[in-house]
Amino acid sequence: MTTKPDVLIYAPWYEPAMRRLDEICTTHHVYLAQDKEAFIKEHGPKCMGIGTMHHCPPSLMDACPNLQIILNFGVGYDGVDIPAATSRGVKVVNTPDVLNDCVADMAMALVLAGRRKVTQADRYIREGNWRKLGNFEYVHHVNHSKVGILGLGRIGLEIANRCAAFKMDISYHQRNERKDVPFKFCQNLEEMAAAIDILIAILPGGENTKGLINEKIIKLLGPEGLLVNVARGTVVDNEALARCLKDGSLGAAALDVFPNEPEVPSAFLNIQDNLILTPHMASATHLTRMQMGMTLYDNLKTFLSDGSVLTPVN
Ligand code: NAP
Ligand code: 8YV
Repeated sequence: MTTKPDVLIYAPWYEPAMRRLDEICTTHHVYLAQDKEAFIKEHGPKCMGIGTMHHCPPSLMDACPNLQIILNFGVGYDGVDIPAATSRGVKVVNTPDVLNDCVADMAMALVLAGRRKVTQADRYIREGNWRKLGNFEYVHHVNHSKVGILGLGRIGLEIANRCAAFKMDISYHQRNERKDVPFKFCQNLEEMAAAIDILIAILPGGENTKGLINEKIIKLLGPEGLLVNVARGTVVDNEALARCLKDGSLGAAALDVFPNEPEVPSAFLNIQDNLILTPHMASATHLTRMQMGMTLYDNLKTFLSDGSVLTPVN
């Protein structure tokens, strides 16, 4: 009988998929332990893999001297120190593509809710205002509006295709122009922000993109503009955003991501009229979370059989 390899689960993911890992390895669940440090000290040395979501600091890698692979539940890997993994000869895999449609659906939900004030209108009825004050205020249209997509990658393209069905005028900004799309490339983010009604951020987090959507960009979107962030909280200057929402220099925002989740900047919690908040749920449907989990399973299975991986990051 061959013994199964050991894998440390640092942060859990979609349970039905995560449990499938037990078919091919023995999992050790750090997040369930009372004393996490002691648990890592006890089990880390025998583990050839770490499974995680969002975080994997170098200190955790050091606690696993036999580490060969990191399974990151998510396409974004800004929380995993990739140079630290690479320098230790550790492979990192993520979960691209299977979530494109769901994340794009959620971006559109936020565009629609943000422009048509769906959540505010729901509150209006529940607070008895329809009867008391009459009809809800007029809002901005979605169809035929001008949208700018910040990051026309795998998910950005799916968002653009959905925007096309809404007859929107579509531009995008990123470092490289794409030759395979019919959408307008804007080399300059400020110029794009000045020309659009809606900005949708869907690019990686990390140092390279930190604060890219700064006060100037936010103000260029203007009092009738909408900012949708389904990328990472760090991409936006959130203090400036809260100020601009409060003083009306930005029309509205809809945010799925925050810099220090599950904390949400307190300045946001009091803004109700023109801000929609969702708890990082763009990929959180049963089917997509199952497919993300099975992507990690398939990677580990392949790695154990021949040392290769299916969705490499490094
Ligand atoms: P992707 O295919 O790699 O696309 C990323 C795009 O961003 C690329 O087209 C890239 O183009 C652009 N980009 C990268 N760095 C940039 C920079 N400094 N300035 C401007 N553009 C830049 O990634 P994806 O699969 O679409 O995922 C994108 C991100 O979405 C993930 O990394 C993650 O952070 C986020 N996400 C969030 C959720 C959620 O639940 N809210 C779910 C999934 C993903 P260039 O290289 O040409 O710049
Ligand atoms: C999360 C995401 O991974 O894929 C990403 O980059 O942000 C999401 O799909 C997922 O929410 C798990 O937290």
